[in-house]
This record gives sequence, structure tokens and C-alpha cells, in this order.
Amino acid sequence: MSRSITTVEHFIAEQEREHPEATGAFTDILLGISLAAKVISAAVNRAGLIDILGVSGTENVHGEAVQKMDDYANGVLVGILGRCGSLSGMISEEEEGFIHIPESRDPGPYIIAFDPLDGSSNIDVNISVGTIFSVYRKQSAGKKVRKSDLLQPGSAQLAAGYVLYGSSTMLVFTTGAGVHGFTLDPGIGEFLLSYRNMKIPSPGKNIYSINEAYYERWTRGQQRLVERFRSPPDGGASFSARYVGSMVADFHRTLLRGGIFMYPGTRDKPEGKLRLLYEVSPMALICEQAGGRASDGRRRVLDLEPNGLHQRVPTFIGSPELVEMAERFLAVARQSG
Ligand code: P6P
Repeated sequence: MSRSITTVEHFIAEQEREHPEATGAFTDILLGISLAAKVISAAVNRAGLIDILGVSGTENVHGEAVQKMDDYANGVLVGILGRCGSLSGMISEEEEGFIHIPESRDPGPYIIAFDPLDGSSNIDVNISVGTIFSVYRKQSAGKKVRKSDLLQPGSAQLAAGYVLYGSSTMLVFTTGAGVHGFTLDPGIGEFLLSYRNMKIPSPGKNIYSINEAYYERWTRGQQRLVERFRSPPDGGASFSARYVGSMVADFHRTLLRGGIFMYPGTRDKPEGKLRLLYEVSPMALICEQAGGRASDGRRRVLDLEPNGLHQRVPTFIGSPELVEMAERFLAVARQSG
């Protein structure tokens, strides 16, 4: 029986054939992401060998400065995507401002935002880390990239995805036609289709994922919600707690098993920690495309109008019935003051 082996390149070409209006410009970006993911994966998987290979800590055996892994990942993405003729520019978690493409080139019709290596501090303890990306169309006419092009709501995303550098390296993305997962076969250097049309289980596993160390700083509604997960009412299904501390890993588990991942605000930081443009919005599009729900505790994440490139937002994402439950608890608490 012949096994159907589909590479990410074949899959993208397949999708392009199904959308005659596709120009291929978009494909250019996805292939750039795929190449960058392979390069970063190789580096992340060797990170643990840096000491063993006799690196002094600041220079490697070739006398080159050893970059922090997230600076390195950022450089790989900016270098590869910067040559994509279809981009007007990039937004990176690692760079304060917008990254323009070289003046010499005409701006392309798309803008990409990415977190090059989310959770990179986990590399030292061999915990999964990830790259997250989001693609928008440049809305304004002419060559100039305007603020309105950069601060579009998540609902305007054309594509969103992540790369999980874990026990295997996975590329998961949506272009608005379902969520699809590809696993890197390092032996042949190809991302092979491993999950077509991923759907978040609903009801999924009763898993809640949150850093409970912040309990004392949460709002009363947030505390009550987690107390409900910890001690369900008589007859209620019990929950498990799982928290990796690396958003891509926690989200990927939620996508595959169901449950809810939360990074709420606290009394001192009501906006929470996670960034809207290149962390929460892309995960929200993926989650909704997979039948899930993503909220800031009150509003649909994809409806939020960003007010800054690095804006943070409280995050509740996962199986729809659990996100709805979270919104109800928080609403009741707000009403009771
Ligand atoms: P905390 C990693 O630093 C990160 O940005 C996300 O990947 C992760 O979900 C979160 O921070 C963990 O934050 O406060 O629980 O350590």
C-alpha cells in the first residue's frame, strides 16, 4: 500500500491550485517560514551542545560571537523573509520598531509579524520552544507602510502559524482553510503532512493551564475560576493542571487534547504578559479555525484593535465551552465588584 507523503511545498501548491486567484506571492512567505524553521530547528537542537563543543560562552570554536538563541532566530527570519519579494516589511518581538524592506525593492502586498523564539529561556532546561507568525495584507495604497497597515485586528490575518521545536519539530498553520500540521523529517529535511484539518476536541480533556504562582495577584473572578477547576461541584468532571511555561507548547497540547490555556492579567499588570500581534492573535486564528475560542476574558481576541506593535493582552484560549465558562466567571465577578 503506497503511503501518501505530502511535503509542505506540495500542500501549499495543492492549496494554490484550489484557489486560482492565488498569485504565489503568499506561497513565497510560507516557504520562507518553512526554510527558517529548518535552520532554527537545527540550531535549537544543537544549543545543548554549545558547551560540549568547547564554546567559551561568548565565542564559538570559530571565534564567532555566540548569539543568544532568540537573536539568532530573529536574524534567520529577517534574513530569509527579507528576501521575500512579497513583503512590505516585518514586525518582530525582538525589534522595537517596524522592519522595512530594503529601499531598493518595491514593497510587496503583505506584512508579517513574528515572535522568533518564544520561551527561549526554556532552551537551557531542554523544554520545547517555538516560533509564532502572523501574515496581513498591506491595506494602504502606495509604497509607504502606514500605522494602519501594522495595527490591524486579528480577523484581518491572511495566515497564522507556529513552529514547535520539541521532541519533533512541527509546523502548524492556517491560511483560513482549516489548520494543518507538518512534522520535520530531519533525515530528508522536509516538513511532511502529519495532521490535515486539525480540530480542537470539544469537550476536550479537562485540562487547565495557567501559572498558579500568581494566584494572590489575580482578580477575585480569576481566583474563583481556578478554584472551580481545582474543585468541581458534586458530580462535576475533575480537571488536570498542565503548565509548561512555553506558550507554543501549552497551546499545541491544548489544540490536540482540548482544555484551556490562560495568561490573565493581575492587579498590578491587568494586560497580562502575552503580546497581541505576534503571539495571541495568530494562536487565536488557529484556535478558531480548529473550532476553538480565544478571548481576552471579555472580548473575542480577533476583534481587538491593536494600539501598539508590542501591546499585551490577557489570554483565554482553547475548547469553546471552557473559554465561555471563563468569560462567565469573570463577568459575574466584574458585576459583583
Ligand atoms: P510565566 C515565555 O517567556 C512566555 O512568553 C510564553 O511562552 C509563556 O506562556 C509565558 O511567557 C510564561 O510566563 O510568567 O508563567 O513564566
